[in-house]
Amino acid sequence: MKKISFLFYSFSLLLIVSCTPKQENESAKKPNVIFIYVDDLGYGDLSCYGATAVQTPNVDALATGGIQFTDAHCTAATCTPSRYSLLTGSYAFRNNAAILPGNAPLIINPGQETIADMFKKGGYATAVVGKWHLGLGNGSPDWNAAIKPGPLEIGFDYSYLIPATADRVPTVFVENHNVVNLDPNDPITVSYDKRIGTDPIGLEEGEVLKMTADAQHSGTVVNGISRIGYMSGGHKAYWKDEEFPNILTSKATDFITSHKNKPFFLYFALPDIHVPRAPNAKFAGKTTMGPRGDAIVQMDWVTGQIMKKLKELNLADNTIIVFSSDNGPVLDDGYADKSVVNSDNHRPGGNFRGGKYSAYEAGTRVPTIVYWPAKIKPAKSQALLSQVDFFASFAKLIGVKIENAATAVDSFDMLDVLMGKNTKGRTNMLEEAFTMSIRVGNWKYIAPQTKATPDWLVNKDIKTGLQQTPQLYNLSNDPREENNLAEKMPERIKAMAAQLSKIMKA
Ligand code: NG6
Ligand code: CA
Repeated sequence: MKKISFLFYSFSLLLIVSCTPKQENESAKKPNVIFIYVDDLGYGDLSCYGATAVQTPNVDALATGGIQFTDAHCTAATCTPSRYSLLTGSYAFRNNAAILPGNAPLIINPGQETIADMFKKGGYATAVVGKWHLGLGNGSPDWNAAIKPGPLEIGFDYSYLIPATADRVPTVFVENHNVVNLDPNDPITVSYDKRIGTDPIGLEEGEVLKMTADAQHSGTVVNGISRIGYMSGGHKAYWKDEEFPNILTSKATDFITSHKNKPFFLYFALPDIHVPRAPNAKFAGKTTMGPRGDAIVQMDWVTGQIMKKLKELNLADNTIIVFSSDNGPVLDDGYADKSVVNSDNHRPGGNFRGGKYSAYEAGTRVPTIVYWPAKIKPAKSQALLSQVDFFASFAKLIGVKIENAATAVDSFDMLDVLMGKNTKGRTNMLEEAFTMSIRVGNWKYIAPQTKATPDWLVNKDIKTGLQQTPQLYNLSNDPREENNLAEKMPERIKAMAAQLSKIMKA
């Protein structure tokens, strides 16, 4: 009798335990979403995309456990426009978004719905940690007061930022509305026109620099590295580039930890492997490629730290990680860090032509991985995909309707493609560089452009793809875009040029 009642008791307990509301909530819980967005990482820069001179085991683990894309693109061959599209679901030319100086105003109007707003509507906590480069404030910001509008005014609950790029002043972190560690007795002033204050600048102080730089990068010296632009004051707030991985990782993991019980969206924008490449001592010398290769190893470590934290908190299964880059690779981007000589047989753009700043494929075709252990069956996908589609796709996933006609105007729902359920990607897609291109299937049309290559790029070995006459390539048999078919196929050129201008006028 005793035994029977014990069994009955245990059975009812089991029933109660397996049906508690908490458990139901857990399985119904929306997945967390983390974008790990790397700066200037090229198609060929990861071992899972064919690199041999550098090993990236943590990113490779995402690739083998998720969907690894071979024809996925950021929208532009430089940072600001790609990030604009990622966050707004609109092509960047619609807002003339181009590389911004470090004192530019915010280029996304509060009121324009962003992907962060969309996640918030879906009940998510939202944060951005890392490189911003979309401007801050209304005019030229006062760095000594509350700096707004910024991410908090366009959908993020929390932000911890490198305001522009690591090679641009001001070289300070901004947390929510304020510069971190700012001493009110040493106010910050920033200028992109002329030298200000008494701090050393690159051109004068060559001997104290960690690496020499070209004229554009020879402004104020901070942490032994000369930057683009000039600043005075704010000395206690200066960052040390070598501390980026530790500081930014801890800000990201703190956010994850404090939101472990409700769905969150984290836009984690790493400053690696953009210049200046000054990796932490624990990564220096890890590759034969010099600072650029070591920065890739550092970026891989940061990715591994995020994974580790998710596992530790039991969140790994139900967190989607989207790993990608904001533009293609560049070796010499202004600092004498020996990237070119050290790169040896490494092909940062993989088998594609060009890189950062280029209209050719390596300008925008970037490593792209979607990882979600709970739902995704690992596979490779050749689907044509653009980051501009993340907005509509994640809206679909979390059940948020895009109601405003001005929201995410270029974004298509590609959820099934992201989840590996099919490989029917886009039928057409724009690529933005110093000229516009359109892909239609494997055909690529690059619009003619009379604009000259900017002065600061002329002496660099960078193939911008700028030509005064149209270019047409068939990537199926010419992935390196070497055989221009424009003259042979005038009808196709006409049709593609018309399609491009129709989209641009829409
Ligand atoms: C360029 C900078 C380059 C880099 C780039 C932006 C010069 C000569 N070069 O203007 O160093 O900062 O802007 O890179 O000034 S991006 O990845 O943020 O687009
Ligand atoms: Ca970039």
